[in-house]
Amino acid sequence: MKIKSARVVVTCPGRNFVTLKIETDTGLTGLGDATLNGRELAVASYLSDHVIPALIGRDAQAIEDIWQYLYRGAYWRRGPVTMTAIAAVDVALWDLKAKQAGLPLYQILGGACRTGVMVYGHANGANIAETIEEARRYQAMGYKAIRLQSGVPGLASTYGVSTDKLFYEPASAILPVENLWSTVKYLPTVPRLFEAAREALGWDVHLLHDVHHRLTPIEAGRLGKELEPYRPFWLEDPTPAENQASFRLIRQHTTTPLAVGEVFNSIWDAKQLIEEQLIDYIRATVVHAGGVTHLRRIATLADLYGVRTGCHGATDLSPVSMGAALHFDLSTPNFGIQEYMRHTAETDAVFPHAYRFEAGDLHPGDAPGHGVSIDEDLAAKFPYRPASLPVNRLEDGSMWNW
Ligand code: EZ4
Ligand code: CO
Repeated sequence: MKIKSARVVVTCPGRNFVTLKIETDTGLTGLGDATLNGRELAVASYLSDHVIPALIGRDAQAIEDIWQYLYRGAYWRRGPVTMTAIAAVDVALWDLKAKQAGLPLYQILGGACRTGVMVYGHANGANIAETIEEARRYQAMGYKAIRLQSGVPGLASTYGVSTDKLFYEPASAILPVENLWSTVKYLPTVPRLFEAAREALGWDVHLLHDVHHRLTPIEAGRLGKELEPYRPFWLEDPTPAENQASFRLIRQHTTTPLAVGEVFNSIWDAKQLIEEQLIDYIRATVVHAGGVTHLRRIATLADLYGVRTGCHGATDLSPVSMGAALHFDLSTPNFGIQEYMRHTAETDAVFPHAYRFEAGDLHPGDAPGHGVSIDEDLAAKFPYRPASLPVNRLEDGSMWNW
């Protein structure tokens, strides 16, 4: 089975997605997601200009060799653009291999080792009462795990709170929107939110929170400590993780489980965090961390140290990534939880898929491959629209992490 051609499809059914389609001489096609929020065309160019020409004529079955060729052969290794492009090829090749075998991808990856993939949804609101109201809706839908994000008194906006409730998309204007951030205003709101949530929702539901990189390590230690009485499932991205050793400081102060890594693109970003057991969940994904091939390697390392997976699953990861992630989750022994932000009906129509939600779990389905396809005629009706993620400034005007 040789690669005959490959092309990049850019579409915007409500938000931008970049998809790689690989065609083989047997007539089988494979799909990979190449979406990097706010930097879509950089990956599209990397694929079209540098990767696709090198793929034509190769054996589509040689997944590992092609991965090594694209990684080692890049010379300028790693980075989100390169690793997302490699991921798109890798996921498309796994899709092809499974289709050729006539099996759902999870069977090729070793078979199911659980009955379903526990997911968490995003409850958010302008204030604590509204967030809890939303959380009740998620409980009623059957969710076993819910992320809580509430507006902060005195801040016009904060990460994770949308007017659209079920659908959160932070990328908007051509140039980044500027938000204001205050740690002093934010810090006391989270323990209050969790206290109110436990009172209203009880203890039979997992509760999560995403700090989105906004604290210093010592502030994160304090927040983790204050949340301990409410038993959060995890505290996500408490501080940026460029300096992996800084998580030692957080660990010294709290037993609240930590989840890190949605922006990671390789095993090297997580090596120290995992080996020193500085985190509990690794959030790297099939799309931004080099595909199924590389994510399996990260998960295997994590398993040695009791770290579980908790893959990023925001709406900027296309249904193709969600499908591939679910096959990975179902067949990975140290799977922990999967993030699940629902896509809009428009997006679901462009990407018909076999996965389904049932009683708090997602199931990848049993269609051959990863089970996600693309309606290219429909995709063509939604042309690319430039959009950027916001930036953050502190109240004195200095730049901060968004
Ligand atoms: O802000 O994917 O946990 N989820 C997140 C996401 C990220 C977006 C950025 O593109 O942090 O909502
Ligand atoms: Co996050």
